[in-house]
Amino acid sequence: QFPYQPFGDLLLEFPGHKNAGRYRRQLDLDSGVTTVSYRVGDVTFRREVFASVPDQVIVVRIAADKPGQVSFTAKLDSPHPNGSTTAVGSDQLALRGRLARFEYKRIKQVFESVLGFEARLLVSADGGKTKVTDEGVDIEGADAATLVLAAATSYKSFQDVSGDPAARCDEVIRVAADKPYGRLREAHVADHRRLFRRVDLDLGSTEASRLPTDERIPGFAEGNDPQLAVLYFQFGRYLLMASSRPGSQPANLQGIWNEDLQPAWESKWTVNINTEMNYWPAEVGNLAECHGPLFDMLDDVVISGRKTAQVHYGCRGWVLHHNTDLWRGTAPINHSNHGIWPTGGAWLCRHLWEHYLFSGDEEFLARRAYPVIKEAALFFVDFLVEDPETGWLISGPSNSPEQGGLVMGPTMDHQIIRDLFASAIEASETLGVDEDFRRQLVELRKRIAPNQIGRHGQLQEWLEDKDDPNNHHRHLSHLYGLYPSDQIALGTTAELAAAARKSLDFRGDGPVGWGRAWQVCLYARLGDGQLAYDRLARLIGDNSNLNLFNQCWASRPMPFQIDANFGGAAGIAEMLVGSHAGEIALLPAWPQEAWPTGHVQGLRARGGLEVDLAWRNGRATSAVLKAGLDGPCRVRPPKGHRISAVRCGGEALPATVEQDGTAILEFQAGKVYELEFDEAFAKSPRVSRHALPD
Ligand code: FUC
Repeated sequence: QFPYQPFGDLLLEFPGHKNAGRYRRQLDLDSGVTTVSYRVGDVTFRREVFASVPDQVIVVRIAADKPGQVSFTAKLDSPHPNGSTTAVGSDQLALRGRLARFEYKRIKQVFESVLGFEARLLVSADGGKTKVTDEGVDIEGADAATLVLAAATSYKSFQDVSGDPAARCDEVIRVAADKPYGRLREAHVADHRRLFRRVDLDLGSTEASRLPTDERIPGFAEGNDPQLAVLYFQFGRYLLMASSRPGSQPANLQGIWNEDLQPAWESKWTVNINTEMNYWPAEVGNLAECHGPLFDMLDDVVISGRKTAQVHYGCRGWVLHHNTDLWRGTAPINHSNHGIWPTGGAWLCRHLWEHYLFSGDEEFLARRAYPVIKEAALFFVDFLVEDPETGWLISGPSNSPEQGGLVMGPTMDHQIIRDLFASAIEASETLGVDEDFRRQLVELRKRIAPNQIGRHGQLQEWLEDKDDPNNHHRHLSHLYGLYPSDQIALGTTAELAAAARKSLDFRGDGPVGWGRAWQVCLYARLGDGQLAYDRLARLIGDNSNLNLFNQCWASRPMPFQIDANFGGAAGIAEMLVGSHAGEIALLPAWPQEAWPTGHVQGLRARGGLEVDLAWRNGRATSAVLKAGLDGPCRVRPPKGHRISAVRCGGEALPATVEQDGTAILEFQAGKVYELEFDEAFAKSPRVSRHALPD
């Protein structure tokens, strides 16, 4: 498989600015604009940069607070050896080339490259002199200048590289050239806010939030900076918006932000946890359209994965192993202890199903989700074999990702296949199709090896009871059943949930960033706010392990790997709202001491709901549920609370409140439900260690 590589660099040089002072660099999450400002002598310079989805360009604006002060050179450069720059007319610079043969040193292979590329930089200055030559752009004595960058390759799809990058750049630049900077910025900010402002989270803020981000990170674990958790959450949403929009590739191991020709793990899509984790915040974080590129990639791997299913296994359907790339590789890869793992595609099918669970969109289910899910299920109909000892159907040869060697019957495979079959069964029923196939899946599903509890009281990772309680491996594969799946849940399978907890506790606090992020989600599902918060604190601010770089990029600890940014964001959401195993849980894993007062608006829950919550001094004060679909659902209040009244359209609803304080509500699409709580069950109020201002 081929690495994801950087395109090139835009290099700006400002003569005389070496001794700048009052330097400040910021990213405003609410507008999606990054700003650099500094002073040279008595002039303040300000640079704004944003990447615009509506105009498909990167825009740089350079300005000064005194006239005629903007002078700089701009060059385009590429790490690909076959690139060169040429002036295009009086206001554009082009960087053109073809990818060279690529020597992949680590695995000693040479790839022939097939892609051509072109980038175009459009320059416009207010006043001063502008000169564009083949070497670059020279601006002298302007009041301000705008640079607009477009870039394209000849890639159209994994089967078609006949694209014309020059024509694509022309078209994009022509449209952008007609718009002054202000209009480009407005269009970008409007597009950005349309998505970003859907969720508002406030966990309170303290003096610490006035400090620069790099100074806040190491102190997070000590407490007293709840706003940094909000920043982590919203930065995660921002990163997903910035790396995965309709029409783009999905976010890879580094999102899109890789600067190396030979990046770590080729900056691909590793699908035994990393790619899935990237998309955990998509639905709950109210960014469902950002999930789209993953579904587009699934359509491709169905095509390449059919061949792999045939050639490697003589099976029908499609299969995707450990990872994939731009060319949609699906075959076994690397080494047998991780590369021969046939359930990567099946896990990704869960994302199609989740999109349906959150939205209830039957059109999507019929057209996009079910066909992919069905064919993935077909593969396992052929692939599963009967275990001669137990008679159960098992998966193999396979592995529990990245440890334990090539085995038969790892637990994670069975959990994933059980979910896959369940979604195929339910979808075919909802859509009223494929009755015979459904019946076959129902029968096979019953025979798949079950989740087993082993001699240490643990959830067995393997078919045999051979787990080592001292195994601190980074992967938490068999806990897939607890999160992201709800096959194991406190309310429905209490004994398995207790066993899963044991396995999770055995693993320790997790040696890598994404592992900690997963643990936040897992402890949240177990209703343990304290440990969920502990893992979040270690993820954000554990100086010993450095899971976060200065600017909030997640670190594995090395190198930068984006999954933990997304997994941590999903974990924070999961602590605030749960929607699985047949109920909506409000503040299910609430660290009351760390976050005594706050509110959240706009989180989405399965079943077409949008959730707003507020709490104060350790007590939930209100919950508002906006229903997008009809149907009943149990609502679970925060621990120690009891639902006391439900109002809809100003009128009290007769809701039956059960012994445990939960209530079943009959939702109607388009209606808004307001919940009140009483504190009959409330323990003595818990007040934060750190006094928070109102
Ligand atoms: C998985 C992990 C590694 C790394 C790689 C990109 O295979 O086991 O730790 O994150 O993906």
